[in-house]
Amino acid sequence: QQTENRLRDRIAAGLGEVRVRSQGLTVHALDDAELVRQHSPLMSPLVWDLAHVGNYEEQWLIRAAQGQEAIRPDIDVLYDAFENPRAKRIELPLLSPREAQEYNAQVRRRVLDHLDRAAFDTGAPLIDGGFVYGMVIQHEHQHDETMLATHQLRRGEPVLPDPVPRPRGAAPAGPGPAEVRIEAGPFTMGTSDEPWAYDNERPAHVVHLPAYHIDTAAVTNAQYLEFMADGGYDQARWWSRAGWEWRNRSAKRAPAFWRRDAGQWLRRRFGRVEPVPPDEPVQHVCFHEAEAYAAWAGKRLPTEAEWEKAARHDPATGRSRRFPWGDADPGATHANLGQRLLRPAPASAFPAGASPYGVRQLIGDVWEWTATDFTGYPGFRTFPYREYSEVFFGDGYKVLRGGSWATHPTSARATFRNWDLPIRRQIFAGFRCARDAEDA
Ligand code: AVJ
Ligand code: FE
Repeated sequence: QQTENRLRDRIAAGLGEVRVRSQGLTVHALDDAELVRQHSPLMSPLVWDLAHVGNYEEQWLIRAAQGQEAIRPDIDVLYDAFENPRAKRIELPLLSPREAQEYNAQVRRRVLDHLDRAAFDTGAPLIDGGFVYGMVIQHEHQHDETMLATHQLRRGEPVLPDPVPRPRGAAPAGPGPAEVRIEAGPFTMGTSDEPWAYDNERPAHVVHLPAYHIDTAAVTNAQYLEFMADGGYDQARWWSRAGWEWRNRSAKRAPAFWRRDAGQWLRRRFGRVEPVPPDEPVQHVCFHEAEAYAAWAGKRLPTEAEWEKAARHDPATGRSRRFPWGDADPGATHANLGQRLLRPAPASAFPAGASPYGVRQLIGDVWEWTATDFTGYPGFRTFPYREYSEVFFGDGYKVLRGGSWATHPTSARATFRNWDLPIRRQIFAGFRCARDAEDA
């Protein structure tokens, strides 16, 4: 009973918090004209994301979980991400910003009314441990991160507050070794008991890896600039065939949002132009660029399993942790998460968030490209719907790990899997390098 009440409180607080965040990125940040505009062909109009999260909440909480009558089944088709590619959403008869706000509020009132009476020990897998509520909260936070990517692509005066130049609790304790060795052996990858984990994180399974080395920090802007200065973009030998094709076709020669001015590299960040900070992890690079840098550095990208072993495996106990620092939920000294800043913290910050191997910032700051294609783990079972994960398996998506500064702690587990196409640069992604051990 007490556990049920605590879960109910956690859900209500999580729903409230994410809605404040969504509103801060939409109706409280921009006028109607900007909310309905398409800021990039890669992204939806922000007003689509806003009503989409409300419609998802109606479908999963009001209809599926609570068994209440539908409110607006007529708009399901508008907010179905598969029916409508992002570039086409602008042409739909979408709810206006005000209508979206009112619709979302109506859905939310009904959800909360019913939540008081909800039981979580019904044995229904959808409800067990509050799973579907956690799914809806995470979904909205994920769309908030997507909305931040839209804000970054938007041209015009800054609208998001960017008050803190550097995070508290993030003071580097010195850079430490550049890389660590992880001995050959098995570890447990994925999870079978994290209540709000998505289907693609399940089930827990043992993976054996040969010995390898992995960098303790993400590649910084300063390091990436050395690659550029050394002609990294102009030498086919560092690039895969697909990467070289991307480089030729796109004509890109620097991370997205960078510009050279009088010999200095500047970046545009949420409408502000500033010198590229040398000590931050590089972000807005695509998989191909990450792979080329790693080759130039004499290394390679880690596989997804290598990333997760470095993040979770405790060699002293043989157990996999929920987070690099242990099982406790992320705190302010562990990681740069949840849009506390609008940027990554300096590389090698957050010593309190290091993994048992001494690898830092695996969680937060930038999503990290891995060498692995997105697919299901052995024993994967779709739950609760194919369109979250399964339909993307085997379609050339690369796995990204760890979450960014924009990712909310609710979905920044060390088992969490993100994915995108190898050419994409709008997400808050960077990378770290790894290499085979000489004796592996
Ligand atoms: C996990 C970030 C790839 O945005 O396409 C949102 C998350 N799924 N609504 C995406 C998602 C359904 C998904 N990513
Ligand atoms: Fe969605």
